[in-house]
Amino acid sequence: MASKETFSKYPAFPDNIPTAAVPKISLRQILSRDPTVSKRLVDAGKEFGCFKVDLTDAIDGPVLCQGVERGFDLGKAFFDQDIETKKAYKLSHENVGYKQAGVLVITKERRDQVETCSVSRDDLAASRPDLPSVFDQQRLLLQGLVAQLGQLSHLAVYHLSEGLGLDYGVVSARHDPRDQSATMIRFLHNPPQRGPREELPSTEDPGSRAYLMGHSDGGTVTILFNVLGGLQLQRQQPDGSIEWQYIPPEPGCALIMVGDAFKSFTDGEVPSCVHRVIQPPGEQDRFDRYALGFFLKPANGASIGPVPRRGVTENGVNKASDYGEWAKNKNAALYNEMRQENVAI
Ligand SMILES: O=C(O)CCC(=O)C(=O)O
Repeated sequence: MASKETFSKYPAFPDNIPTAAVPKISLRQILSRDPTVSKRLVDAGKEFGCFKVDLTDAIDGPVLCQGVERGFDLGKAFFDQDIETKKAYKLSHENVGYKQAGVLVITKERRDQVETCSVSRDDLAASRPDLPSVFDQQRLLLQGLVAQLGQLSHLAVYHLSEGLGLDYGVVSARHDPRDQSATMIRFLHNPPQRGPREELPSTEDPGSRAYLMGHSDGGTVTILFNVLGGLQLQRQQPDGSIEWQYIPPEPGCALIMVGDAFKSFTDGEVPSCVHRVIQPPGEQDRFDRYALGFFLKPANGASIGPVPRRGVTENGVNKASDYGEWAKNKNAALYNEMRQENVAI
């Protein structure tokens, strides 16, 4: 994740607003493959649908942090271009390509406030010719970053699977890197609020000013890097009510969120992480907000649905269906209201 120096360029996340106590684990512990780590990650997954990883204490951590910093620079370089250049990278399967802000419906009056550019792992590896030049010129850097994030995501999936007693061989086979998949790296940009700051009446739900509406990710796990706040996690309270809680970004840390595909592997035992993005809190709302995400997805055509537990035969347990079809339906629902023309999902 971005370094302390990068964080110091922005106003700090306010210390007087409630945040979600998402558990943090170190990369060194994750690399140890210790079963107690698996259990801690499963507990975090069940309670929050996500956990933080401190990348600073393992040999590979600083290299990954540097790669992420450079990824943020590349994202900024892409978004700084004019809109026609950006739109030339057309949206294709599973939202690969450029999505301009304002094409998703949040409420009747409000559209999303995020532009995204998603580059698929397979397109990077296969030298897809129409990759935007900003990324084409840095293909090796991006391939390296995607490979590292891929490894981190697989480690997270390994621990979650082991901790739940899922047959990791089956989980792993559903992500065979030789198969095509929509695994991708995504760059995100929320322009800052311009003009006088609008204070929200205390009775108004800040979600009515959301930049990106509440959703869960369709894939297996997502690794997310932020510098400015705004990301919120949906939590169910003991009385059944829903509360949105900030997840404050931390220097040197990644956030790993469980996606719908992994939830299906566990037959719903571990929930996927429902999250949204709202205006960054306090003084942070004056700045452009950039984020970087890595989305690990099952291979196209891989089974989804419950994975057999150790000691349980697959017969009668696996209610799997095809991931590609399933993802297409999810995306079709999400993009139902897209106003943009030429969108092929
Ligand atoms: O901008 C962020 O921090 C989160 C982005 C996100 O939720 C997504 O791309 O699915």
